[in-house]
Amino acid sequence: MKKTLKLLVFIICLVSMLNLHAQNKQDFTGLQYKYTTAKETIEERNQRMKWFREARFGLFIHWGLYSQLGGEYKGRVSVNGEWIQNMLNIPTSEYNELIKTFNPIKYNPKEWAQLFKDAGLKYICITTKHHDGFCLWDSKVNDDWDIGVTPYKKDLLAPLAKEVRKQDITFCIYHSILDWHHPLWPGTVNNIAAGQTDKDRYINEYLYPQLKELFTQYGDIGMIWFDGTWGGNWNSEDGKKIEEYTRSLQPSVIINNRSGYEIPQPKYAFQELINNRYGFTVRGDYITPERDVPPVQMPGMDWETCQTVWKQNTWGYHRLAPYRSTKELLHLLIDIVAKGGNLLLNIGPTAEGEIPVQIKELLLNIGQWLVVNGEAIYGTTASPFDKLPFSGRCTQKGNKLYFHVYKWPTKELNIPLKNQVIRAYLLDNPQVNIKVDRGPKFISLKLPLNAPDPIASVIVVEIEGDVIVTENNDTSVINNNVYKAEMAKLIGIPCDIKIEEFDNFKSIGYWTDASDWVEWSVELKTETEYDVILDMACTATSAGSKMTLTVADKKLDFIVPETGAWNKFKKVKIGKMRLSDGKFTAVLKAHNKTGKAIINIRSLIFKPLKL
Ligand code: FHN
Repeated sequence: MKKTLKLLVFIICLVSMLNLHAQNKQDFTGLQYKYTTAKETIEERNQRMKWFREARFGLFIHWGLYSQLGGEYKGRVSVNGEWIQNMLNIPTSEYNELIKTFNPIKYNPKEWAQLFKDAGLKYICITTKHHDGFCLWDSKVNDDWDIGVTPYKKDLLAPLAKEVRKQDITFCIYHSILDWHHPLWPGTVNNIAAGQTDKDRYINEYLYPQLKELFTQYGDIGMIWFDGTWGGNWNSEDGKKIEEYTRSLQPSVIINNRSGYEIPQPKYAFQELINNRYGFTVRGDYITPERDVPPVQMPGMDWETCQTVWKQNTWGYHRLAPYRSTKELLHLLIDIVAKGGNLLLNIGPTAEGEIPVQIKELLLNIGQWLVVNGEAIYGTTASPFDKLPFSGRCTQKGNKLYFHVYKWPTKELNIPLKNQVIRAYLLDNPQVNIKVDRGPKFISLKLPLNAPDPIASVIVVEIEGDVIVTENNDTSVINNNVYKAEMAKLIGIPCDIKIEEFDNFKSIGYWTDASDWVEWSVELKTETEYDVILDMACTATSAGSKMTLTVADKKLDFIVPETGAWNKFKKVKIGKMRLSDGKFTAVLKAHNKTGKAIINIRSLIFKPLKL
């Protein structure tokens, strides 16, 4: 009796797990192409973005005069290493003294490049100039505030670019548009005017000539990470122009979304997913959530989360800040890649040119994991699953699914997958097949007792055909043919429709663009005639739009009735359809929009008529 009860409980848990609420599967493909300043076809864009999309793992390097202070100055501590001049209000006259002592004699670009290679990094992005204006190269347009004026004198960028390229690592650069030191820049660090400001002269006599130096003296630059366009001294037109100028120097360069070019654009569903402005502003070539990972995927978006190795918000070297753990950083990388993004992990070398031992250890630990499991990261695409019934993530490459398991199960792992399995194995022991049992809604992998890796073990499942996930819309038969709003695919370029959360249900809403549409994957068990019902809401002033529901070769045209309010839902029969059993896509499109929006929909229902 006890055994049966346990089995019953297990099945109930599993079915509830399978009743996964499909995330708001919006596809943003084409959105960034729609707003880019690059003059290219979509194919040319995809070719230009290819290395970035395959790389998945890059290194941010914040290095400069501030590294000498390590977050402290005259007994005071700044949270943030590279903003210390601002945060501790250091008088400019005192901060300027740092140029006399910056001497990274222990800098060894060859060693750095080897460490980056061993860490499994595919690109690096170094601060050529941060907000304090100090330049890591000897610039011809700067005679008082660059490496050439320090005791070290030598260019820091060229040897690093050379050594990382030898390791097949792409060389990229960060460049701050704002400049607290330059007298022509209209902004200031501590509200102390640096001189006679003149933005146009700053752009034409300094900023652009420096970009020209960087893009003509250091070979191919994979990507430029612009930063520092806040404060009202830089406008959208400045941003557009600097993107166009940069692309004229090296058309293949990838530009992040921080040029300052503010393209007018509607609010997109993913904007609720990211906690900072840089994440959801569509411009440049990819978006840059900072210290933030979107909770779900953003299909069709190119994006990179930047995060620092320290637990606090410091990007430059900080003597006191605690470090994150290898486990946290590895899970961060896996989570980001499983959602279709890149991780730009930040480090801060010391003023002497050394990489702190704690950072070396973190990078080498990650690198060791990638030696075994890199196939499950590099060149992969986002998980086909909305959620997984175990602690872990999934990435995909061709017909291989990579399950990154965090908590190793006692006996087996159940995957909501309907494909036939060619074979399954541990990535750290690919010669040995794992036994696979096939159920109607999922597969069970019989696992060895011990996890291959204490942080994340990767199981590879090679499948036949395109992945078929057992999602809740395949279990809709259990739900009496009720297809909920959150099970729908919302489509449009861009798509303004989004899923609205009400107290105890969700609704398709904000359907303000008649060119957007929604689709459900429908599975019917019986060939019969169905009443087709929309559980819908619409105000009197917006009612009257014409819509068509298409299922297989059947169509139903109808006029949207009013229900009294956008949150007053009624089950409205829109017609009958004779449908066979099997799987279909139900497509709901609008022909026009008579009011503010077209319709709100809580669910689509197929009610079989009495046989
Ligand atoms: O102000 C900078 C900060 O110092 C750091 O460079 C980060 C990295 O993403 N960007 C700016 C803050 O958003």
